[in-house]
Amino acid sequence: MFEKTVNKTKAWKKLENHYKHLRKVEMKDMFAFDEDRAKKFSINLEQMYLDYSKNRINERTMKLLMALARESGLEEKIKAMFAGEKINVTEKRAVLHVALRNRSNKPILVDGKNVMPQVNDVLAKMKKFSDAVRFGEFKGYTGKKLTNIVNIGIGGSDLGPFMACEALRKYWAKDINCYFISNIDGTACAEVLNKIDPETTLFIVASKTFTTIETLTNARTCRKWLVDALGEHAVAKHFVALSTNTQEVEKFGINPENMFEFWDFVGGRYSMWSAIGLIIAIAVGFENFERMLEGANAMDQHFYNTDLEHNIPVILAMLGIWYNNFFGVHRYSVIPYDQYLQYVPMYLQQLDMESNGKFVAVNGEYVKYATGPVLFGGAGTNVQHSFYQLIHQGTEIVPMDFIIPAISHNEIGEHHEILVANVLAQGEALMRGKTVKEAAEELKKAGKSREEINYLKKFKSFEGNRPSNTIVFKKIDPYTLGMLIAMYEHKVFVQGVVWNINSFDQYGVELGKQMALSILPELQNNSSENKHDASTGSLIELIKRLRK
Ligand code: G6Q
Repeated sequence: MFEKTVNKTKAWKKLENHYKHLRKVEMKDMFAFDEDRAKKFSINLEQMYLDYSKNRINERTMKLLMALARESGLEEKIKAMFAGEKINVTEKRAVLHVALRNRSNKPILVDGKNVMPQVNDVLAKMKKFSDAVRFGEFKGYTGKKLTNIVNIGIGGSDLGPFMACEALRKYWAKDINCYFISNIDGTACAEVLNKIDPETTLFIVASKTFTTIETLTNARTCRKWLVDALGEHAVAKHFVALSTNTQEVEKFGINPENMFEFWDFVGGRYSMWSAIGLIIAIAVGFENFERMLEGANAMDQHFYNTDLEHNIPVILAMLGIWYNNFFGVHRYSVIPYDQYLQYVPMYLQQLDMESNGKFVAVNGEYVKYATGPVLFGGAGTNVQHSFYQLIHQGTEIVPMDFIIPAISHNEIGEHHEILVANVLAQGEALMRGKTVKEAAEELKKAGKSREEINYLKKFKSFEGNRPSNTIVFKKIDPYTLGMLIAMYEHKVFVQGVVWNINSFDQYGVELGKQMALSILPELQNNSSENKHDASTGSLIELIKRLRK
């Protein structure tokens, strides 16, 4: 275990000094002085290109950041994860989403047992079942083809499949529609059930523990809806479960034969590569699901085999640490310029913030430095018309990740060229900015009076020197989507290692859940005890009154 506090390492101290020197340096000057800068700070893996030259770095920055990664024991930790060691130390679990896409089948041992045969068995079962649904061999109770596929799950059992299904919408079978019910809000259920027909609907209940209140409540509502329409016997033809908990699945009333298993070594937010991806396989076909695994595997191989200096997830992670821990910038934004990727930022919010939003280090001590940043985003160009004002002229710096495919799935007129022009313009504008003098000149050219120029010139200026990464794919397909998501998974892992926190537990979501359980009987009038603070107590009373 890495015991030394990371902010006491040699590399950290050197980075602090280096920051003092670099914080005033303008990126546009570094570009002007070094014509090789773009080449130096960009990297390519298969059909993916990362340009990180628009960051506030020079060669020494990268050298020191990599030294910090090494001093943090990163190389050993990467090996430990891939070897199935129990790096999720608080829950004493291995962390093996990489085994789910281990296409070489090289054995990976957990407690001396190779996990690959069970991984492959479930993949084979998923193939058989998704083919049978797609080709109409596995039919509904009344003999009709199942064309409405509803995933009931939340958090890690929802966000990954939802994001991936949306990202790969162009690959959906023509006659299949996918729906997702996650929120406990009855509206989520009602709105989906209103659209579908029980005879043609397959419900996939996705829950690792099979005890999550939202998922089980939604699943019970859907089960009742189906049974009311088609009778109890129909359940076997319309419900399957994805879980690690056979007992609870059976208790719920789903035959374990209709259950697709996964294991403790698959974390919820890392589970779309497992049985949790069943809806993806049904929507886009198992071959495409496999292509997604292969893309992720290509990123895994790159991450495992490449030296830190040329390692994409490591570079991204260390740049994040540079801003988070040295510039004091505790936020970043991911903007896919691709409508199909619009839910990637939402997915990454969980991946990053649930993994690295931690204040205790693995040695049990409070950390003395910033850990996980706040992440937000949305699809470009939409977000240019909402929060980009702050990105360009706010008092906060927000490092950006721009994602753009060179080729769109919908090449209509000049749409895609306009889209590309926009993303490239944003990166350039953020980096270069516009000086007050330039703004004044522009106003002069526009024929403004001297008074107006003097008043407006600062409003119209941009300080620039704002960082961004640009990630270009030839096209977004199942393979490149797999690469993209695995890239962020490993980025988050690297940061967790450097911060010496456990990226794989999520105790932070427990307290609210516990309190909800104590408030529920009070709302339902089954308890008169009100032991809450004055605000919560009166809100309970208010809502009870309003509901009468
Ligand atoms: C993810 C978290 C969390 C989890 C949900 C659903 O890493 O653990 O988001 O996925 O709470 O849990 P179940 O799959 O057990 O229903």
